[in-house]
Amino acid sequence: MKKILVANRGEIALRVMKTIRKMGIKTVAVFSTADRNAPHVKFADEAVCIGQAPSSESYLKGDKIIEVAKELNVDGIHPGYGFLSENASFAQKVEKNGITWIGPGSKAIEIMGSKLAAKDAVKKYGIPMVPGIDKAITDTEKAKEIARDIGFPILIKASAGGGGKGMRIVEKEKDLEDQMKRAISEAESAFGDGSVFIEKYVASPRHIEIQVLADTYGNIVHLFERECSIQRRHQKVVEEAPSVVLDEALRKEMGEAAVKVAKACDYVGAGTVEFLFDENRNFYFLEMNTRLQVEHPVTEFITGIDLVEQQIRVARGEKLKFAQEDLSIRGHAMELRVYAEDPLEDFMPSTGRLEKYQLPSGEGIRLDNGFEEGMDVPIYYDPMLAKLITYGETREEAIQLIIKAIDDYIVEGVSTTLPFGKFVFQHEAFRSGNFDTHFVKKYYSPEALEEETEKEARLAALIALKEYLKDKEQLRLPHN
Ligand code: MV4
Repeated sequence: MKKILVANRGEIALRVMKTIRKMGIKTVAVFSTADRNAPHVKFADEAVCIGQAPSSESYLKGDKIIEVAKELNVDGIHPGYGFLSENASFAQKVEKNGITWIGPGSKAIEIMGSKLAAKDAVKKYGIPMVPGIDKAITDTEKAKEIARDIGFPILIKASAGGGGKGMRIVEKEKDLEDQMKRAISEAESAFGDGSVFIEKYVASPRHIEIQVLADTYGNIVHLFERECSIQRRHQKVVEEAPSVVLDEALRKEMGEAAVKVAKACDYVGAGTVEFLFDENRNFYFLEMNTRLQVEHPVTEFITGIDLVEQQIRVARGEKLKFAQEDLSIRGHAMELRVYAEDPLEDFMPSTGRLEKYQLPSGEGIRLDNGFEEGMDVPIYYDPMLAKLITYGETREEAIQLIIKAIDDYIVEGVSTTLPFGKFVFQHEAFRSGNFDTHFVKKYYSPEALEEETEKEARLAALIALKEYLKDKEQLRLPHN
């Protein structure tokens, strides 16, 4: 491959292009009119405007992107995450046009895009799954029987859902009929597919996911886990690797399960298998994400492997150069997603100009950033500005580094989730590792954040006063 088009924007477009350039391959950016001066456009060797600001008129225009790729003699398309990255028919079209799709086959994308098809595909591999059913259900009487069998509370999920969309918890049998009807009609209107199924509701799970990597020769490895339990309304905010709760044996077991999931759908490239992890240390397969994930850098830090480079190598037909035995975890990595949102105002998107935008840097600090000082934060896209990632020999070191980096990250003009991140990293429950997916709901409030900020301001004032008194003391000495 000599030239790769990156069908994305923001930090991920830049991050992907950096690896492409490192590999001696030319880069092509596509952009909307809102992104004319965006860093990913300036960075690329060539850049083409593909339409108006709304994604539906630019970054989601698959045919337009393929047209541009053909015009510029592009060899491969990397989709990043979001937008067209998990669109099976786009992947297929790319390949049909003689361009290499840097991602899994369209069949794998399709299977994993449906929760029920995914369950069906992995069934014969003995992957642990939450007690429940693996067929769509519409008969409410049958549903009651099943629910009685597995025990309340249960969860109704939409097969075509994902990221928590279309989920309903049912505590009591008398609510089941009503909730099921609502779930079905909701799924019908949201996804055009009213298939729902039932699972036992796992009340206090952790969300642990395994990175996998597969080549076209049937070699599949896993690159250990990421802990992603710190989320807010299904939006991850803090991720880390490794997870504090896994030991060697469980890590191996979950890794092997993830490899089997990849095998079940003939997976090629980088993918992520999501698991729920309960209080009794049971793990259950949830779904597979058939793209490079936002939080992939923590895995890169602890394994020393560039996942984008591996995606490209696999896509151009190379064999994986390492086996499972060659891989190991070294150190600990933390990531904070820095959103232009106001944590004091219910995380309302905060748009405007980045009047000041100064990034932290130093050893063990990585910033995957898509913005510059003076830029406007567009309203059209995901409000994530950057990802702040740190790496240390130990978890404590990675935490100390990220807190320091948050302090050194100067943003003026828009509100960000930086102070919220600091709140998380300083919290006792996070420090101790004793948390689940309810962390934010349980511990976070604007008042708690303000209190933390005030406490710190008082402490800073106290330290300043002490320094002042010490100085005064020293100044007096010569006169005595
Ligand atoms: C669950 C669950 C509890 N029990 N399934 C949310 C997103 C989707 N991927 C699956 N999700 C869940 N499935 C059962 N049977 C709890 C969640 C869940 C969750 C999972 C991962 C990360 C954050 C979450 C937040 C709320 C609920």
